[in-house]
Amino acid sequence: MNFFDKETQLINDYLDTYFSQKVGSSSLTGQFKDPSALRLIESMRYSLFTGGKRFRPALALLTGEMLGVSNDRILPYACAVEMIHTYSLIHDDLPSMDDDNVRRGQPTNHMAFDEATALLAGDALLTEAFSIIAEKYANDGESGLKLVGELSRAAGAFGMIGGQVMDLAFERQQLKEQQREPLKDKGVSNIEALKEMQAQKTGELIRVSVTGAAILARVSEKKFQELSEFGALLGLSFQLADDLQDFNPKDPEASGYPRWIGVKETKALMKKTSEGAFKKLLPFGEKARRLSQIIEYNLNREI
Ligand code: GRG
Repeated sequence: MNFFDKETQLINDYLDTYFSQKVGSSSLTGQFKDPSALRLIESMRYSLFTGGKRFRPALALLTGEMLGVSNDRILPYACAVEMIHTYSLIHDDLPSMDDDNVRRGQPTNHMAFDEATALLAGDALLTEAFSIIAEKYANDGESGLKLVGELSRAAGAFGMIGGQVMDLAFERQQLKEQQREPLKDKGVSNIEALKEMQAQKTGELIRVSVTGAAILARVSEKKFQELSEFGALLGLSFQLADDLQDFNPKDPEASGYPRWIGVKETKALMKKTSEGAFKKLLPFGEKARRLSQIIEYNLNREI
């Protein structure tokens, strides 16, 4: 049994129903008489339902649980975050980016469909994410607008996309430098820039999985700040766990923290970051039990 089983089920059911209802009602307009329109939906569903861990939406649900907000209220936002995450993976795999043929043990979206469809499926998931928020929080005071602001900042040029751009630039730089000397022998002077890149590329979407739930719980500004810092620490620990799991010292193209600062140092940073995250949850007492387990989940993933 997986730690997120219950949340995963809720998220899968919600996304499945959402798409079925949309396609069902759109068919009334005749759009889905054209098989190419259905192919786009198939492509979106393909990546949404091929084995993602649902870490971000589950995190939003667990934060909501801690703050006393029902799953029903959090689910549309949680699924919007998962749609944006899914779009980012589809685009990240494209030939113009990482050019990957396999993700989660299955053909990547552009291999299963074609490049244009994959590009458009990513675009459509990004757009649909904001549509779902606008629709489901329309009668929820300022919450909808605040969620759009929070999520769009995190996913945009000053968040995830900005991080991706920095990453592409680093990769090119690293390739150039490798031709002269290995990066690790140079002491990696720009580690702060690498940290910033990762915080934006991976960390921001994880951070706003927490703060979106905080917006829906209408917490005080002070509590929001604390939760935002918790989300950022969790984002870093997620990245460190991912890097440690993926690291292969024999791969000359390997990147990530173990390559930049070493395996031992990455493990030490992971421990320090997790301790920082646990501390941020102390004021929430017993209510934070499952969120604390998510920190442990990351720590265990690393082993
Ligand atoms: C293309 C705009 C654009 C952005 C891409 C996040 C990202 C930016 C690319 C993903 C590259 C990558 C593998 C980063 C490492 C951390 C990470 C985000 C891993 C994937 O997230 P998981 O493990 O994925 O939650 P699953 O498969 O479980 O959904």
